[in-house]
Amino acid sequence: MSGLSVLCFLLLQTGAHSFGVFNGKSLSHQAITERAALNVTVQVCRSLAVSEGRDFTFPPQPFTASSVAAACGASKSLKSFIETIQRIQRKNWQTDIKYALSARRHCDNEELDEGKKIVTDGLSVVKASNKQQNFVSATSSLGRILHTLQDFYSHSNWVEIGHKFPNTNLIKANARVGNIAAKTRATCLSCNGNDCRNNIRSDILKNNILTSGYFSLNPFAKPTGKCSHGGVPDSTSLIEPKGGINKDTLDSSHGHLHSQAANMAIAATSELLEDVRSAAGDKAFFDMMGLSKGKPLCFVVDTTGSMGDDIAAVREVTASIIDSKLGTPDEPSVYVLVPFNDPDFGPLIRTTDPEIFKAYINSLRATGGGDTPELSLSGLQLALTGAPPNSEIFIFTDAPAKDKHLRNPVIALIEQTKSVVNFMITNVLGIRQPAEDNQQQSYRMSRADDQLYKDLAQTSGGQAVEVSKSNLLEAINILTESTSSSLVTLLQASRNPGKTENFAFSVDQSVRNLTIYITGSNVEFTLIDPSGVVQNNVNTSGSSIISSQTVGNLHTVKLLTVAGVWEIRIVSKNSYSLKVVGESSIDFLFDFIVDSDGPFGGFDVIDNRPTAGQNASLLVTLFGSDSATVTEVMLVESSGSGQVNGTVAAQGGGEYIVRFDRIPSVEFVVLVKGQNNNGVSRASSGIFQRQSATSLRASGLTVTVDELDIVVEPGTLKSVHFSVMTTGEGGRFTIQAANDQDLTLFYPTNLLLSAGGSANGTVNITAPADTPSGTVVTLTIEAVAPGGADSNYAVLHLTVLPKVTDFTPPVCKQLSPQSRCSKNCDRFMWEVSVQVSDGVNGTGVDSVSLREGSGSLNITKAADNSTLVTYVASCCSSKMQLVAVDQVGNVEICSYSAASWSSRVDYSVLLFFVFTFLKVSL
Ligand SMILES: *[C@@H]1O[C@H](CO)[C@@H](O)[C@H](O)[C@H]1NC(C)=O
Ligand SMILES: *[C@@H]1O[C@H](CO)[C@@H](O)[C@H](O)[C@H]1NC(C)=O
Ligand SMILES: *[C@@H]1O[C@H](CO)[C@@H](O)[C@H](O)[C@H]1NC(C)=O
Ligand SMILES: *[C@@H]1O[C@H](CO)[C@@H](O)[C@H](O)[C@H]1NC(C)=O
Ligand SMILES: *[C@@H]1O[C@H](CO)[C@@H](O)[C@H](O)[C@H]1NC(C)=O
Ligand SMILES: *[C@@H]1O[C@H](CO)[C@@H](O)[C@H](O)[C@H]1NC(C)=O
Ligand SMILES: *[C@@H]1O[C@H](CO)[C@@H](O)[C@H](O)[C@H]1NC(C)=O
Ligand SMILES: [Ca+2]
Ligand SMILES: [Ca+2]
Ligand SMILES: [Ca+2]
Repeated sequence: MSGLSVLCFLLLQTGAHSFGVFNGKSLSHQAITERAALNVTVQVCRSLAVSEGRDFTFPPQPFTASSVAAACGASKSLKSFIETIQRIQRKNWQTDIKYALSARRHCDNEELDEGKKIVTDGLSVVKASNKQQNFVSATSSLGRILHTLQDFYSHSNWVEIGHKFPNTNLIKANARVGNIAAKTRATCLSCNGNDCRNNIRSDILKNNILTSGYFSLNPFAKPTGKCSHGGVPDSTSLIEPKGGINKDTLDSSHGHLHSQAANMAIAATSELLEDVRSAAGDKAFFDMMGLSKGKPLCFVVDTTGSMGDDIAAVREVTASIIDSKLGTPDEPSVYVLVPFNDPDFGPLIRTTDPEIFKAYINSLRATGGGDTPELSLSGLQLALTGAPPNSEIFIFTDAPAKDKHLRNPVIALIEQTKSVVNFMITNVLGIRQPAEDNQQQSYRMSRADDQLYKDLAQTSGGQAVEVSKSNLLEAINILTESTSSSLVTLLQASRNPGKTENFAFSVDQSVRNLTIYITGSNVEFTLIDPSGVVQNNVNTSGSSIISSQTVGNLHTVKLLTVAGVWEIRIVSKNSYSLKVVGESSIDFLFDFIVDSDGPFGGFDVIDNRPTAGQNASLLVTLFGSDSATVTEVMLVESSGSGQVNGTVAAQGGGEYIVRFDRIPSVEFVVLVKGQNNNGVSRASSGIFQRQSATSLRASGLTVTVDELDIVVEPGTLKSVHFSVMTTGEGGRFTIQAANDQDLTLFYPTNLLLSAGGSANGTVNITAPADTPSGTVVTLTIEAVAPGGADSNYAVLHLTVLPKVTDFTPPVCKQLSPQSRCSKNCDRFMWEVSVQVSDGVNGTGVDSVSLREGSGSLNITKAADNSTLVTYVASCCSSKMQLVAVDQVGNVEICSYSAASWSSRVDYSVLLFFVFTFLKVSL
């Protein structure tokens, strides 16, 4: 991650520029990506609305994530929408931080064919991942290829040649980029001093020959006569022909064309996203962008012999959630189920169809499992990788984990996905159980057995609920009552061992359905409202308590929204956890970032644990209210009262960079406080607080893994290279690699590092030849320092993709002439029949769908494997588009419209006369 890198190539800059105003009106990769993503998303939402017969209102220009989410009817999903756009942007900008010297990734050095291959190969990964609903992988790949696509317009001479539209061939695997200058052909002249407006040779421009600037820190890396990239870090621009051609910013060598290049990059990005949309379908694109309504519903269920009652409870709660939420804005966006047993676990089932999900749940049977411990962590690991980020996962079991070795990979995945894990444990020692029909040996879980579950719940911000089997349904009903995706955490803390303590939290007026959960046995607590009144009873006059309930070790209190500072005093000698949640549009996203030491600043996002023993920076994104601002950010110890306060610097657009002098040496959470003055009455201060659910920790280790080469060909060995660095002492570092697909991994079990040094390793992995295309293998590589106290990890999403050999889209052939329409459109229908096929060597037609048009489509499979489509529509809807997609995602869009009766008549009448006349005259 050399700092030198940073700017070399950007249309567009790295982090520092996109958040500040450093660069005046220049457009960054982030801005280009966001504009195109919002543009296409709006089109998709409009199209979905039309097809569902709903009205659609375009948001005002310029679009924002929040106005687009609102127009799409998915305001509650704003968090995951912003997170998705950020993921795409970050994978894009990381190309500049991590892979700055790869010419092809930036379309430098005339490596345009190579750049195009990066785009089209990556596009195949995006499409295959989307087909399996692996949206995190899809959007990560998308971000990486968009960088290369956008750089084409800044670094090549496409704009100088005079093109007005993007180069469509860049996203077509079987097309040529264009006519690229031969290596020996001179392409540039020296600039006229600082004026580079006419430095590309006129024969190159006139003959439509493509070139791009050479970029190197070595001035002699440029062949004779070639153009340079230009700008400070590029030394090649100092030798003849001097100067450069990049259009990265308004101040670049070809800065006069910056806006044109950037706008063309926006159009090209829209075009690529349109292709992804067509291949995936509107609904999947909507889901890919994180816009789906409601929270995901994720169950991980022990299906061994002792679990009959628990499975019945899961079945019942699923049915009741589906029945009560279907068709509401809180309808679960996706249903995920992972069964686990012993010795088997999985497969993960993920569907958006509630009926399919119900059927799966109904098919679960309690059987097998052998000895008492079961593979609970294997199931959880699969759920953490298969569920969307920020999911709330419920795991049901009555047994200790047999696969305790997965503890650290599971923690790594919790930190990475920020998902919340709740354990529903029904067989803990001390809980009275009714007699059971238990095929397995009876054995009560000890308190020590479930400490592991408590630790994992605490790290994720979830709860370890212990109830009897007969009370399980009641407990899970309480916890799943809210399926709103706008759930926020106000406060969360845990104490082990328990102690008497007062906790304070600010409630703001935007909070609805304020709920306090306390888990722990023999816990006493007292609530004090903002006016200092002790609130103990439900339903007394002036009480703010709506309800108070205890099931097993779970205590739940529901409160009216009374804005101000509340206090809760907890008295207990046993360990306990406290969680205060509510629904609100105001929430935040955060990431640790590390400054790049390059000349232009910028920063990289840390994907795993931040470095211990140093200062640290956090990027905080606040959203959900235009009037809210962040005033304080602190890192609070999860199980103690220590905290580190940060210095907050606003960057505009809801973004803040927060600097900390140090990071706590134990687990901590991020607490954000702010002010929301919108519609605030005099009585309340407008102060709000939000907290991260996930607990985080710092590490003296760094684990990095190459993220570019993520394709696994089925049946072929894949070597993943990683490296481990330490800021501390040397010694033998333990390596543990794990994956969610139960594939065998080969890797060194330890690496020798010197103090402050690093070492490299390889994980070998082979996916079976029959692994479905688009399957994602989530690989976790963990390094543990000698002594075991410190560790860090890297998580890599590998996509299984057979070699793509089908590069041609399906073909539409019209079978019957289109029927005609007359002026009185509401009284007539028109019809067209089309045959869609994918050629003898094609992968076959995967789907045909309607894009425009409100008629009805009848699709049937013909004997020769082609697809027959009949479309019938009212003459008032006289246009339609068919989107035909093959198995690997090649897209063809076929347009048809009703012929107009009157004009055709006139034409044929005319022909008739002409013909008659000719005949006569002959
Ligand atoms: C917005 O997207 C549409 C297609 O979805 C495309 O036709 C249009 O050119 C895009 N606009 C811009 C400014 O890129
Ligand atoms: C949340 O609060 C709203 C009113 O603000 C209420 O209609 C809804 O029933 C509540 N939901 C739950 C799960 O309590
Ligand atoms: C951090 O800020 C809080 C107020 O938000 C204050 O009470 C506390 O003393 C501060 N801690 C330090 C170490 O400055
Ligand atoms: C991984 O595979 C490569 C190529 O076959 C081999 O050289 C290497 O030793 C393997 N590494 C491990 C850890 O198995
Ligand atoms: C690890 O590999 C990288 C290249 O991937 C190399 O630059 C570096 O020197 C290697 N480090 C060690 C300690 O072998
Ligand atoms: C199909 O593939 C075969 C073998 O590669 C080739 O000979 C043939 O020309 C191809 N047919 C078409 C229509 O492309
Ligand atoms: C669809 O077309 C097939 C074959 O042409 C026909 O048998 C079937 O009845 C049609 N279905 C509908 C719903 O129109
Ligand atoms: Ca069991
Ligand atoms: Ca077992
Ligand atoms: Ca094809």
